[in-house]
Amino acid sequence: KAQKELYFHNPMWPGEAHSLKVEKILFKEKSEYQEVLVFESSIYGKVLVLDGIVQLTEKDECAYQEMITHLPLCSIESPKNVLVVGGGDGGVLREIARHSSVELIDICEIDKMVIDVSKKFFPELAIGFEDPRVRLHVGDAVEFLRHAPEGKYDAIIVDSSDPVGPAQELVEKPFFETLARALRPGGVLCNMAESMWLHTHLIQDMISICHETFKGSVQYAWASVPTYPSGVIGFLLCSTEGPPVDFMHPINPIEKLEGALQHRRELRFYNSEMHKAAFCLPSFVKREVKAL
Ligand code: AAT
Repeated sequence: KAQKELYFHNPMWPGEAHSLKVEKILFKEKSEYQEVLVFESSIYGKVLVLDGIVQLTEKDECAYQEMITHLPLCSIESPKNVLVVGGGDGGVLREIARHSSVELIDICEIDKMVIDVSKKFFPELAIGFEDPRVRLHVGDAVEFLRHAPEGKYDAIIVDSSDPVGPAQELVEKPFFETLARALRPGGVLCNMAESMWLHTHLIQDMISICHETFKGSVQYAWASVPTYPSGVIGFLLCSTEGPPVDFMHPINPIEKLEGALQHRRELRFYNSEMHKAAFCLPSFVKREVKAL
């Protein structure tokens, strides 16, 4: 029986490494874009790793996928057209599917191997692809958004990897401009936004780009995800000019949505109280992340 530990180092997190005990390596291959690894851990269930960075574990994926999805979708009335950038594991699709107002779910994931691996090893996430409203586009989201019709989406969820490798351009201004263009007036963006403990500068940069690009509100929220570096992950929420969006007070509360709580499996992390709490920021973040 393997008693190995895997250590994850990456230039994104200089001076620290994270380790998880490996029971068994289930898959390891290089795709066209990155190294894809799946292993069975002893405490967190199966783990998906891309280029040495943990993307999700079965035990705590609920926190990330539920928050990145319901923070934006519960902040607007009756979302209909939704776009997911990245998210090839299908977990965000699974969460969007709880919203019966949604009619179309486009997803643009660059790496087909992530989708195939998820279907094989993470059926609880990949089940998201089975929803008939899902349209899968395999390709680079930068290219996809250049050609997206103006004003098409009510909400866009950027569930992308860290800005090393294929996701590098996804934190740059031209990409945010195409996101804003693809949203309807008063439409919302929720973007994965790193750790407030480790990446204040990156967060500051993203926030100032978003203030220039989105003319509505720009807010930062966070949640606990034990297997991400420093144990937290942030979300940047933005709205385009139009009907104002008050992200801190969800007007489309999940508890009142028909079928949302019974859909396939229970929510494990998200509820309206967690939604409101996610926007409360530690004093150092308020100070350092200006313009909030
Ligand atoms: N759902 C939780 C896991 C992710 S997955 C991020 C996905 O974004 C990966 O499948 C990756 O292949 C995809 N991706 C990366 N770049 C692009 C691109 N340019 N276009 C489309 N898809 C892309 C996120 C984990 C966050 C980890 C935090 N440390």
